[in-house]
Amino acid sequence: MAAIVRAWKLVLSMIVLGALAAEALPVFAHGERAQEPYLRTRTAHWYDVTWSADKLSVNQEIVVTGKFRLYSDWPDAVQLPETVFVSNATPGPVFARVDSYLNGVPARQSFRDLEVGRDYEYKMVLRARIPGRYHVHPMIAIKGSGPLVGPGRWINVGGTADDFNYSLTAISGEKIDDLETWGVSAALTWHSIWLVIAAAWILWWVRRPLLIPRYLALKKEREDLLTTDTDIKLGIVVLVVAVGLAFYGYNWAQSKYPRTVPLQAGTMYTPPLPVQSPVVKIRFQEAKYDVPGRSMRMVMDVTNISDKPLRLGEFATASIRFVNHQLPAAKANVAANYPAELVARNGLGISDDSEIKPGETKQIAIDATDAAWEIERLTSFLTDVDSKVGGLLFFFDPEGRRHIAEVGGPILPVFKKS
Ligand SMILES: [Cu+2]
Repeated sequence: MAAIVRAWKLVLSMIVLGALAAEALPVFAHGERAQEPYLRTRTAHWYDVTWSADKLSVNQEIVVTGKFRLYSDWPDAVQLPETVFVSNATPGPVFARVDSYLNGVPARQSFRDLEVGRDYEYKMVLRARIPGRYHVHPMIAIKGSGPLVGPGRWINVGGTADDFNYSLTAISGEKIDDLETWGVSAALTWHSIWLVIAAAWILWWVRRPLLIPRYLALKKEREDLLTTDTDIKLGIVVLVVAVGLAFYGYNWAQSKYPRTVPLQAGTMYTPPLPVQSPVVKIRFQEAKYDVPGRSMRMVMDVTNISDKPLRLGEFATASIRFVNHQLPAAKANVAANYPAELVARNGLGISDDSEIKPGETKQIAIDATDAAWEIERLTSFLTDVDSKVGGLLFFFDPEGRRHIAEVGGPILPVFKKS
């Protein structure tokens, strides 16, 4: 039995892999890097992402939490987030998703009408299934556009795959030993029965010369030669067996599983997280990407409309974080175990890092330099059909409170420092 199950799994995974390759989905394997910059810098901005562990063994669970902002200047080429499914990106089903939530609402189904310019919070619980080392990302899939992938962290899964067990108790009280194999033998048996009947029916016809003699018979208007009496008798038998078997199968399933829950097809709705009252007004001036220097420079006017002095602590885009090393609150905002490759080593260069006083407007030039632009393949601003960049700015007040603002606009590639 186990061998048949394995063979079926192999066939199914080959079909799925084939379909994926044919479709050339942008998120195959490490697809996060293959996505165009406008997609990665102006759709979902992921922040406060946490992974509860970086090492676990088969059957243990990891919790991924965080928030995302749906960027206001949403690209035209991407469908609006009208139907969204909260998911995780891993190389294949190496984890079983046990639970997922959007703003605390169970996310078994897709959500409708997410609002651009607003923030959402997610949580997912994944149970390790197959040992290995995997890049684990949060992800949202947008109907009509595809998946948008958040930052990834390497997770090591130890143990053996054979130990994986997903047991649970159904609402009816029935204990299911292992969800992975539960009901599989019944499904395979029924499939096999139908396959045998179908194959026999096809064989019955193709064992005889098929095309030329039948074509000639038709030409002579001798349709009566196409089928023999035995054909008709067998046809009736097959019809009776097929209808009878379908009826029997239905009754068998009804009596074996009297209480079933149909697949859930409706969508859910959750209002976005409450808006933080804005503390700054940002007026974008210009952005340049210095190709050889791997550096993005942006100039903006920042007006402090709050009653507390503010300092810029971080610029975050495409899951890369440029942190102001001079500001302790901004450094403290980066969790110690956050993936180091996603935090720019040189931090964020700020032309004038002094406090912006309440009511004051200051022109600030930021310099976000890191090899990550190249590694993450975010440098194709020149060849992009939509050469605009976007990101989040994190401002901090003297109490260390964080305030998030969006910034973005057209970006121009340059080949020397100007
Ligand atoms: Cu990855």
